[in-house]
Amino acid sequence: MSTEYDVIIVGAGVAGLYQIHKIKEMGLKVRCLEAAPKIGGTWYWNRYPGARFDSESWTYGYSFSKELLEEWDWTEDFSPQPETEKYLNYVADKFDLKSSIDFNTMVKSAHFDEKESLWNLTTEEGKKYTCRFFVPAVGILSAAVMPDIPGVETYKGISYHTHKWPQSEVDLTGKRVGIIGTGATAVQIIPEIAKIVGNLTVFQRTPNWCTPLHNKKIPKDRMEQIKKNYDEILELCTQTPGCYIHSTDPRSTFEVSDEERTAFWEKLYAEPGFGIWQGNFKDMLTDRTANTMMSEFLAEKIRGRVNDPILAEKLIPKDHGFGTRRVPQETGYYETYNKENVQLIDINENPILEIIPEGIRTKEGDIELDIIIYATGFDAITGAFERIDIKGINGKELRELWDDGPVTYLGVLVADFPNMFICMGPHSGLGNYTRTAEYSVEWVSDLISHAVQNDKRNVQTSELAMDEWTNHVLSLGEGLLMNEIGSWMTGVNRNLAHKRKPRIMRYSGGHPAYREFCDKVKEDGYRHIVFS
Ligand code: NA7
Repeated sequence: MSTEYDVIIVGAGVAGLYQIHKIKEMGLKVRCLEAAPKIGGTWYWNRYPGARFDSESWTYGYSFSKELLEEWDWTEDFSPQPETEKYLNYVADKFDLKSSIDFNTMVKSAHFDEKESLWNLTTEEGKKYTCRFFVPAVGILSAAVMPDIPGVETYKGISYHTHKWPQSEVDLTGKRVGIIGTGATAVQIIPEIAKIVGNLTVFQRTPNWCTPLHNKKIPKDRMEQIKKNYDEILELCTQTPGCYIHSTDPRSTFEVSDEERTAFWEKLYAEPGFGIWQGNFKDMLTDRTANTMMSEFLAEKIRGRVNDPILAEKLIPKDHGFGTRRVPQETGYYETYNKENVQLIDINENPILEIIPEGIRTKEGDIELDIIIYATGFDAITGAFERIDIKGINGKELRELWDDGPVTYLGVLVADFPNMFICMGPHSGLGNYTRTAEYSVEWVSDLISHAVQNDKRNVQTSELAMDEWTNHVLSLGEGLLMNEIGSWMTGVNRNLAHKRKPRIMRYSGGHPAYREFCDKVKEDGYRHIVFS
C-alpha cells in the first residue's frame, strides 16, 4: 500500500477523528496514525475507575451531524469513560473513519522536505509515510509523566499510571493501594476505589480546590427534551468563554451585599458542573481579595465535610486560590477521608524517600502496598508535540523553538514549519474540548481546501505573524491569577527533568474572541499566510 498521502493526521482522539471525516469529505487521500490499538485518544487511555466528563455530556458530543445528535442518548449528565469510548466508536463506525487509521503506530519523527514541500514521517517501527499536509492532533493531555521518585522500577507489586490503565479488569478488592497525586484524575479515582480496596493511602503534595460535580442519570424523557433543545444548547456554548453552558457572571464580587454573595456561592456549590468556576463573579480570577474570599468560602465547606479538623486543614490549599489551577470536580471526595480505610499522607510533612520493592518508603516509615497508582499528570499542552522529533525548514526543531514557551500563529501555524497545521495545541482557544476542537478542525480543513483548490503546494506563515499572535496571547494572559501558579494549565509538571516556570500556554481571551480573530483572518484571504 502506498504511504503517500495528501494529509496525514496524527492522533485518533476527539479532534483527529473529526479531522479524518472532514478530509475524507474533501475527497483527499488521508491517513491517520494512532499510537493506541483503538480510537478514542484520552477516552481510550484514561480508563481508570471513576473517569468521566467534567463537561455536561450533552454539550460534549459532536455537533456536525444532526443525525448523530438525534441518534445518541447520553445516560448521565457527566458521561463515564466507557460510555464516551462507546460514543466515539459509534461515530467512527457511522462515518467509516477506522479504515483510514493505522493503529499501534507511534510517530517518531516528522521532517519537512523543502525541495518537494512534503513531510516525511517515520514511525517507531521504522515505517515511512509522506504527505503534503501534516496535521498533529496529538492532544494536550496525552504525554503522561511518571514521578521522579527513586526506585520506581524496583517495585515488585502492580503499578499503573492512570493514563495507562489496563484494558482488562483490575481487581482492587481488599488490596492495599497507594495513590500518588491529588489532581483532577486522582479526585475522580480516590472515592471510587476507596469503596472496594482494603486500604488506601493517598500521597498528597498539593491539595486542590475541588467542587461537587452533582452528576445525575438522564432518564429517557429528559434526553428527548435535550435533543429538542440542541440548537439552543449548542448556540449557548458558542457564546460562553470556555464553550460550556456556564458563562461568567457580569457582576463583580464586591458590588453585591455579603448576603447576596454568600447566597450566590451556595447556589453555585449546589449546582452541577463547572458553573462555580466558569460562572462565578467576573473578577474571581483577577482580583486577589475576591479570590481569597471565595477560597475561604470553599475552605469552610471542606471543614464541614471532613470530620477530623487536622485532616481538613491538610486538604485545604494554602499556596493558590480557587480556580487558579484546574478545578477537580468531585463526588464524595472529601467524605472519603472520613473512612477508616483511607489515610492521607501530606508529603510536605512526611516526604516520600523512595519506592521500594514492597511499597513506598517515607521519612516516617515504610508503607507496604499491593498496588501503586501514579496519578502524576502530564507534560501538558506541548508535551505530546515535543515527544515527536519535528523538524521544519533547515532542520529547525520545534522542541527547541518552543523551549522558552510555545510560539504560533493562531495556535495553528508555526513559521518555518510549512504545511504543518496544529489541531488543538498551545495558544488555541481551549475549553469544552469537542466544542473547541470542532472549530479548529473546520478552520484547518478550510485552510487545506483553500490550498488545494488554488493548486498551492506550500502554506506558511511568517515570524512576524507568529510574534504578533504570541504577544497577543501573552498580553491576554497578563493579570490572570492562574498564570502565576504552576499547574498543567501553565505547562508545569515538576517531575520533568526540564524544570519550567509557569508559562502562558493558552489563549485566554475566550473562545468567541478566538473564533472572531480566526474567522477574520480567513475572510481577509488568510492574512499573514502565504500560499505558493
Ligand atoms: P494533574 O492535575 O497534573 O495532577 C497531578 C498530580 O500529581 C498533582 O497532584 C501533583 O502534585 C501530583 N504529583 C506529580 N508528581 C508528583 C510527585 N513526584 N510526588 C507527589 N505528587 C506528585 O494531572 P491529572 O491527571 O490529575 O489531571 C490532568 C487533567 O486531565 C485534568 O485536569 C483534566 O483536565 C483531565 P503537584 O500539584 O505537582 O504538587
